[in-house]
Amino acid sequence: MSRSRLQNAKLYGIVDLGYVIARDLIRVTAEMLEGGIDVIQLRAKGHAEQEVETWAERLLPVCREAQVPMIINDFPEIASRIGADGVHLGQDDGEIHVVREQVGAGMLIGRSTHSREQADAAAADAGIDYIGFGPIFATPTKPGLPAIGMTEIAEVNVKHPDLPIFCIGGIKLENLASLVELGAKRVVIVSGILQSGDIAAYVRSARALMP
Ligand code: 3NM
Repeated sequence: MSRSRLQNAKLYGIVDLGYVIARDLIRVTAEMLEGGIDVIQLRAKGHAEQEVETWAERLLPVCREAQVPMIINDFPEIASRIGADGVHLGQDDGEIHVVREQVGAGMLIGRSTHSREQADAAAADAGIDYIGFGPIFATPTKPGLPAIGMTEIAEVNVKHPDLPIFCIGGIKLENLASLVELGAKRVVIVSGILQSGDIAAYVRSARALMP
């Protein structure tokens, strides 16, 4: 189920504890789902594993109800234990085949990539289900990474037509249409969604810009 949903996914949302306080997690997730988000990731940098697991357990039934895949950032063990749909890993989070063995064949595995070379390497790894590609623009949500810019978006999408590639970093409603025009097929939006006054409406508007 989650693999075919991922294939059709255009707009990937992250419930990021850097923007959302814990007691608002369910409400914010429900609003993103109401707006038509295609994938939800739980991201809680710097929080203890037990805490993240508790939040993940609460979010999972909400996402399941909407039939939207739920992905855990950084913690394959949590994803396995609670039966989440996927795990998202950074460049430094180990080899994919090791994680694949740990989580099993059914679990989605995503990997952040920050250059064309990293995207190529990820595409060559049969264990990877999708990649993030960014930051397209520099972003305070993930400080310290240089922007890739927009010029390589079309190229990586054309080169790897079967790999779901989610552009990420500094993407907002205001620049989404031009990214789509330049070849972006799928995007992740974090702060744009989480800082908007009407989360469901923001997601709905963004989703409508993704053909
Ligand atoms: N990963 P916003 S950029 C979590 O390039 C994350 O791998 C990135 O947040 C990467 O939409 C990023 O607020 C932050 O810019 C995206």
